[in-house]
Amino acid sequence: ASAKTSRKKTSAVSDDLKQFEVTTEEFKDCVVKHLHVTLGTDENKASKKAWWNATCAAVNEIVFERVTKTQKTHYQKDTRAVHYFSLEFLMGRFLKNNLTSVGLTDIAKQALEQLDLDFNEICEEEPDMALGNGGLGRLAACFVDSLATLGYPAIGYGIHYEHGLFTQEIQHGRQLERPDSWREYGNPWEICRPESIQEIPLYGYVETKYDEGGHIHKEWHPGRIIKGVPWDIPVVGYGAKTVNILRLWESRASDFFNWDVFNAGGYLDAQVENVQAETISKVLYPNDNTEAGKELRLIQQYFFCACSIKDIIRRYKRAHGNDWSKFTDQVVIQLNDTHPAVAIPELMRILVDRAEMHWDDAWAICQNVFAYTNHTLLPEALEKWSVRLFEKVLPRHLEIIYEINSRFLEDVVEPAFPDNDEVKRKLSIIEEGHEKMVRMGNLSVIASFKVNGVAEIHSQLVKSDLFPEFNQIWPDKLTNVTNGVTPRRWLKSCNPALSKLISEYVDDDWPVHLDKLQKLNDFADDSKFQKVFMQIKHDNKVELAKVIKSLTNIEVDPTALFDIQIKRLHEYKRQQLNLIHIMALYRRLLQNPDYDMPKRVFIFGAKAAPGYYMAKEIIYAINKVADRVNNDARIKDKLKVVFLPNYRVSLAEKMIPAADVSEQISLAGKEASGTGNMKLALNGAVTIGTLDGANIEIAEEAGEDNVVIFGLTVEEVKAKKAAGYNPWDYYYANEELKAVLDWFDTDYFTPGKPGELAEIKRSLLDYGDTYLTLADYASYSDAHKKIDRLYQDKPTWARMAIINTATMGKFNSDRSIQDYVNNIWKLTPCFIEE
Ligand code: GLG
Repeated sequence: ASAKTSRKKTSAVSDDLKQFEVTTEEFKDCVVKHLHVTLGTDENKASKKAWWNATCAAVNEIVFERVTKTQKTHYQKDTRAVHYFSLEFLMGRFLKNNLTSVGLTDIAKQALEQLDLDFNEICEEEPDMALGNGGLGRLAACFVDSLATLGYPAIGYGIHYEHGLFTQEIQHGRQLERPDSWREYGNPWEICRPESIQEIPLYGYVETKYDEGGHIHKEWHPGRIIKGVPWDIPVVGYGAKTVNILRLWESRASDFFNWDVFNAGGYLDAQVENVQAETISKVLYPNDNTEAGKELRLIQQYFFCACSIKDIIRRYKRAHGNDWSKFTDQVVIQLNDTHPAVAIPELMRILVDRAEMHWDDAWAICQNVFAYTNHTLLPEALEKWSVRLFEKVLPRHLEIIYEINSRFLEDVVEPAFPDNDEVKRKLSIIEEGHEKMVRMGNLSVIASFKVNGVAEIHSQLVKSDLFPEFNQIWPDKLTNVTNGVTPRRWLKSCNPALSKLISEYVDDDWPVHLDKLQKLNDFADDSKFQKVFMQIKHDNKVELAKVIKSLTNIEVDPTALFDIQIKRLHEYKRQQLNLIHIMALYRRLLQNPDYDMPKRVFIFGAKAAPGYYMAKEIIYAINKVADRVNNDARIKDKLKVVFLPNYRVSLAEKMIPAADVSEQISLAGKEASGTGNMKLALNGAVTIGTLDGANIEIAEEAGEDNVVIFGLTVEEVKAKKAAGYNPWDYYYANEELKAVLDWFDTDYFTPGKPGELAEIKRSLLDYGDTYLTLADYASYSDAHKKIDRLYQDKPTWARMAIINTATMGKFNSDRSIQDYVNNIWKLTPCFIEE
């Protein structure tokens, strides 16, 4: 039995899902066949994991065939492609998504049912592929989904980490980190490609040689060679016409290098080298929006960039030989943040040292190949590498960076800002100081033909605050592409009931034409539709309540308002603001048992970087407050607080469909875009948020009446800081705020341990309240009162929820990708043959 079947021919973009005509019987036979021949077991003794593997294998009969067809077609048509370079791809699980893409979800469900298996239980067997921290990595995952769905030739390049983002456990309220072993026993979605292994040099020294003509030639004598082994993960576009790949590199010791040591009797030394080589792709750095400056991290960056550039050139040469004239027609490389910026000097090195191209010609190629996306303005996240470290690891690249820099300062900055040393100092790739540093942001802007921010306001700030002089020099270089999320994962597959309703009222091609959701606006006031819509929300809340019970043993009432804040734990995202407000509500309820508010459940999901002390303190405080509030009979279950451990993509898929309120409360100017905000609103949650990142565009789309905005604006934040912000003013001026902050000094939430939570109070008062939490408190509290009023008026709330879903079409990653294609990448969709 085989799941492969014939399909109809239409366009490159997938608009009908009936191509794979597989019957339930055929699919079932195919799963059983794989249980026997691929897993080597049988129906009587197979574990759930084995059934999951067999089901994946059945889906792969379609997927792998489409990979081959896609690659063959792209090769034959010699297509221009985008190469998305990213240190992170936060893919999550594949089974449901790939079934959605091939249109076999119902068939698979029935087939497993007939085998006495529960579809959802089998899907739960899949570990998340968590090769990313948060928004940046998940954006990359949504983008490769959209690229495949829209039929664009594209490849994602990254690292095949052995351990993804750590697993979070909560013990006595505190975060513990455990290694994530997502592929310990293999992964059915990946294929190793030993035929495309690359060798990567590191360390060593540079020799300057002169040829007969007296020309200088540089030769890098590396101190080590590392092997890069590619693993391909199919990225199945919706409709499975195009199946692109994600190519992730695993590091290994190079055989070639180790033989010398081995033959000289250094067996143990050779083993040590193996371990060092394999360390490169061992583990993902668990920092979101911070930079640590560690040698291994620079090596990770160079390792995957060098492998990927070689891979691109190998593919190009297969079609064009040594003729470089078509290179920029065929290749565009998108740098996902500055993490892969070392690809710039690497391409220069290959063109100048290896292909022996003139510097100017090589530079012209680079400047037409690279484009760079900036994801943050936070100074602690802007990458800088010490010149000393750079020289040790990549001596030739440092020379090239100096050359790029001196030409840039002379040819570009001097004419634009004559004799202006201050501007030169600021725009130089090298930061002078007691320790000289390489600024990867400046390098990326200088080498790229386009630089984009990720939401309107963020891109404005990139121009006005981060790179104003670059913007003066190149007024067309800096631009915006507002982020988006894939509606296939973040609506169709995570919220099947709502999806079905939308298909009934709109059309069933909404997953590829998300603007069609607008049609739901017509039913926003229709009481019958409101009832069905809110019933689905309720059912999703019942499901989430079960998850909460099983993970935390906390009972929550699904009729209560579910208020959700899910994102990395960071002070700029202000989970502490949410917490302080929860404590204030608790206090109000204690002071006045009749305090008028709907029953509320506050739900958090967040990982803290293991080295981020304050973030971990905030997690601890949330859990301690939760313990006290949830077990206080006096407030009669009117308030519950839940911290769900190990927040990740697969948990987000269960939380988002169940949210009534979406917390998007970063200090204005700090959250570049946010993408969770889009997913929650798309699933009918009402945003309580600041005018930051994409919240602003969400409010524009949904309308001011359908979001609850509070807090200082970017301009007001700047003014307040300029005037000298003093958090104590807010502390003394607001009786409730003072009382809540003083609570941290007591042992009310940490019995017998007074002051255990006091660091939080200190950070908000003594350490200056960097993110103006206290300044926004009163406005936030008022916004919640407004939410309470609105929620108690059922038709009003239903209307708001519906309008949110109806108006989120813009935040579809297909639209983002189309913006990139039109303004930056200039790709054409490619029809894949049968
Ligand atoms: C970021 C930002 C987010 C943004 C995401 C994707 O913090 O605001 O939505 O990238 O662009 N540095 C990040 O993780």
